[in-house]
Amino acid sequence: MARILRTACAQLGPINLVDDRKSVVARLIALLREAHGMGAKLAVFPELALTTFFPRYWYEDQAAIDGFFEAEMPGPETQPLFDEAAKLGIGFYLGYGELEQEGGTIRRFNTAILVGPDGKLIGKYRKIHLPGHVEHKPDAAFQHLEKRYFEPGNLGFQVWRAYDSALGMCICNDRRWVETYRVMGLQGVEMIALGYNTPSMTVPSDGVAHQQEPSHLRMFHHLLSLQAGAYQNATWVVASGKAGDEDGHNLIGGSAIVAPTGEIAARTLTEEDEVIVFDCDLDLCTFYKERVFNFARHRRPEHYGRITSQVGAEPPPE
Ligand code: ING
Repeated sequence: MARILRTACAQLGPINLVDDRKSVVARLIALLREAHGMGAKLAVFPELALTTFFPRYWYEDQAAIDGFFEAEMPGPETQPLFDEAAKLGIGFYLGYGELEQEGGTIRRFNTAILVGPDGKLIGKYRKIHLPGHVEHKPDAAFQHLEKRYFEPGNLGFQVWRAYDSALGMCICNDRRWVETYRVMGLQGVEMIALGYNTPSMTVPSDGVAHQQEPSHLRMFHHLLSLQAGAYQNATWVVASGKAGDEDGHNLIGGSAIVAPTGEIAARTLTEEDEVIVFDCDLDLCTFYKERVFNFARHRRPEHYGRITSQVGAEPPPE
């Protein structure tokens, strides 16, 4: 009997600074209902799905920054989403800003959770690859302050037994790094859920002059990263974006469900709230895991040492 997991991308259109959590959670519930109506068992929401993409703004005041974080999950404003999930029997991936209070210390992460069809938490992931910069760039058209507002994730890349599958998570920039997929591939992952907020304009970086790459490359690199990661690790990849113009700052759409073949099985057409679903045949992973990407038969870790022993590149001497 084929293991089919009907999965949904639940893409969000823009969330502006004026949009409160109540209105956003209402949109998330509407998307969850739509996904359920299309027969999905799992819906993937974007990264930082409860607020505007606030790392684009410079804030001095920590209280203003903390207004974009959740001190509890679920909390009073998000509990209705969990209740609806349990009522309908559909689970979800949700990205949000996590504020963790441990004793006297506060820690802040760019976080995602996986919730089962019973509305209960299955697992948590904290974003490891944080792009952008730390210092204020007053001359830049917008900031990208994830390195300032979040700590790097400390939970690693885990894979959970869920939905009759082996399910992993990552967040946004993680999808550009081969290590993300391979660490989960080495745990037998069959579906990776991820959310993203990807500005159309090139994000500023520390220490280099700001240059704008051709805009068509934004979507190309987004899809290339998903397709390569899926194929090279024989896994489904379900990626949902927050899209559209948030207070005049555009985020790309292109939410997509990518098969272990590397092919795009479904993708969104708009930069609005939009649901797409696909019947993901989890046994398609097995075909590739037993053949071309049979890691046990083909990999040669004795030659891969640089991948974990080095951080930056070390070019050959002149
Ligand atoms: N956003 C972007 C992303 O990785 C980015 C940042 C865009 C980095 C393009 C490099 C190139 O999709 C987040 N939130 O990581």
